[in-house]
Amino acid sequence: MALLTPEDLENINKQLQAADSAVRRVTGLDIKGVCKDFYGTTPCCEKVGIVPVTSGNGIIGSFSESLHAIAGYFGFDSFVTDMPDVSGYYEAVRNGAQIILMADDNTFLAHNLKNGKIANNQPCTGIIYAEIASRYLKTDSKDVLAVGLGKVGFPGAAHFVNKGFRVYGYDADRELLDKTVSSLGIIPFDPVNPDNPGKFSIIFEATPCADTIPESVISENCVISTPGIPCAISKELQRKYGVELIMEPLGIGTASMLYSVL
Ligand code: NAD
Ligand code: 2YH
Repeated sequence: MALLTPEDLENINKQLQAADSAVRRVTGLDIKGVCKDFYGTTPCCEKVGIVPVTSGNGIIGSFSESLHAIAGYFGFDSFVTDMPDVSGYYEAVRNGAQIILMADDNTFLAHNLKNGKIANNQPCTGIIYAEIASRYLKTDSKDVLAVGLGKVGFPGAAHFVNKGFRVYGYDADRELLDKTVSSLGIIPFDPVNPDNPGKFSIIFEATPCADTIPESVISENCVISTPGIPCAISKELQRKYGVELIMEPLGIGTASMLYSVL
């Protein structure tokens, strides 16, 4: 399980603004607009309590503060508890939190205590990155390349399938790829050694590896929607092909979680 680092979260507000501009260029809406439209929800006055969690690898410097900044960016009133763990949870509820945000090494959740809705970061991230790419204004293509079909990638690929896209999928784990091919009905496609070479105008990537998208599959002005850290494509290729890159380490997925539990 890849953990975020404080370096990933540096200048989170700037990263969010850049991501918002990219999402606007791709979809015509900002991140908030896509979430609102997709989930059919709007925040009103929900207070968000952010609880630091010490278990496993412990507290990630700036994780809770980044969530506080992200919640504020999307118009939510939020606070970080002084205490971590169970004491922090108690503190959050006692101080009027309606939505709890907290993460250990495996699970990052949002729980709305009023309506009972609960969200997990991985599917919420996969789905919103797929939703953004599926709205790409500059293409009519219904073909998508999905690379990485794990806990973020599988729900993303499934989302494209549910929206009627033809999904070409790849995962380095052969067994997982075979299982996903049969459960989702996607077409297996190894971007590095393809049986039939092809270029894509929509690419979705969710792996913990760099440079997973080779030049041969990139079409001019394609959108690459990638929650995967580090980046799936080099800066050179990004520039050479005028790629619209949707990539941000925490905020888009968190917005998706928050809007999904309203
Ligand atoms: P996971 O381990 O469940 O899935 C990753 C998948 O990528 C695995 O199935 C693995 O076999 C596959 N893979 C690895 N190298 C590959 C390669 N070179 N080519 C093709 N497939 C490859 O992990 P996950 O929880 O799905 O997370 C995926 C990535 O997304 C991680 O980098 C994680 O940190 C990141 N993430 C980002 C956000 C965000 O908000 N940006 C949120 C959640 C997770
Ligand atoms: O980054 C993570 C894990 N990869 C799970 C999230 C799923 N994408 N967890 C964050 C841990 C935060 C820490 N416990 C804290 O500071 O509270």
